Amino acid sequence: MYGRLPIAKMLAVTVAMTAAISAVMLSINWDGQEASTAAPKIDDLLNVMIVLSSFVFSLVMVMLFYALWKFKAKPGDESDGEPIHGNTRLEIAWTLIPTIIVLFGAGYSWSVLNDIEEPAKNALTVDVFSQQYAWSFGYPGKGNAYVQGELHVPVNRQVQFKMHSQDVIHSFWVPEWRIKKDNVPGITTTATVTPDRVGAYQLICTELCGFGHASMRAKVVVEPPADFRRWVAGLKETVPAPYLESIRQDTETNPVEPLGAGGA
Ligand SMILES: [Cu+2]
Repeated sequence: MYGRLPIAKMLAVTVAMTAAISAVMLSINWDGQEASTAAPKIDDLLNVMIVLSSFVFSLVMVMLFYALWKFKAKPGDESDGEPIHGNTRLEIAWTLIPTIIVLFGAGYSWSVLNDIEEPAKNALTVDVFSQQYAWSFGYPGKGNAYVQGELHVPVNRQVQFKMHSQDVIHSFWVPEWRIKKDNVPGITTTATVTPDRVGAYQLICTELCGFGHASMRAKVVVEPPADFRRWVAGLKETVPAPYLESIRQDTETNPVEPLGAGGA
C-alpha cells in the first residue's frame, strides 16, 4: 500500500504557491485605467478569479509532482502497476471542491452584473450604429442629433447605449469602461455604463467583422455636462432615415409571439 498522503504538507505547499503566483499576477495592471463606476467592480472580480485559478493550478501541480516523485518505478522494477478500484473520499473531494468554486464564481459574477446594470432614473440614451467599418451615434433625447466617428457623453451620468448593427456582428468596447456588448443585426442590445472620469478614450470593435475590422474605431470623449450639452447642441446632422428604420426594424424582428408563431 501507499500509506497516508502527507495532506497537511501538500496543502501548505499549495497555499504558499497560490500566494506566490497571486502576488505576481495581482501586481500586473491587466486592464489599464478605470474610467467607469463598473470598472473597479469588474477588476475586483478578475482579481478574485486570478487567486482562485492560482489555487486550482497550484493544487493540481502539487499533486502531480508529488505523484511523479512518490510513485516513480524503482530501477529494475518491470512489474505491472498495482490495480486501483476507485477512492470514494478522493472522488467526493474532486467533485465537491470544483463545484463550490464554480458556484461561488457564478454567484459573485451574478451579483456584480446585477449591480453594474442597475438602471438609473436619469440615464441618457445613445443610439450606436455599427457598420463595416465605422461607428456613428444618435441622441434620441436631443432631437436625434447625429455624429459619425466621435462619441461624447457627460461624466457621472448613466448612459444606456442601444446598439443597432447594420450588417454583421460588431462589438462595442471601451477598455477603460470595461464594458463590452455585441451589436447583432436585427436585435437591439443595450450596454449600461456610468463614465466617472473625464478624458478621451477609444471605442474599439472587438468582434472580427471583416477586412477593415482592425481600424473600426471611434473617439470617445467624456466631459462635464455643460460641455456635453454645448457639443450636442452644435451637431448639425440628424440620424439618417435608414438608421431610424433599422431601429424600428430591430424591435419588429424581436417578436413578442413565441418562436414559430410567424412573428419574424
Ligand atoms: Cu469589427
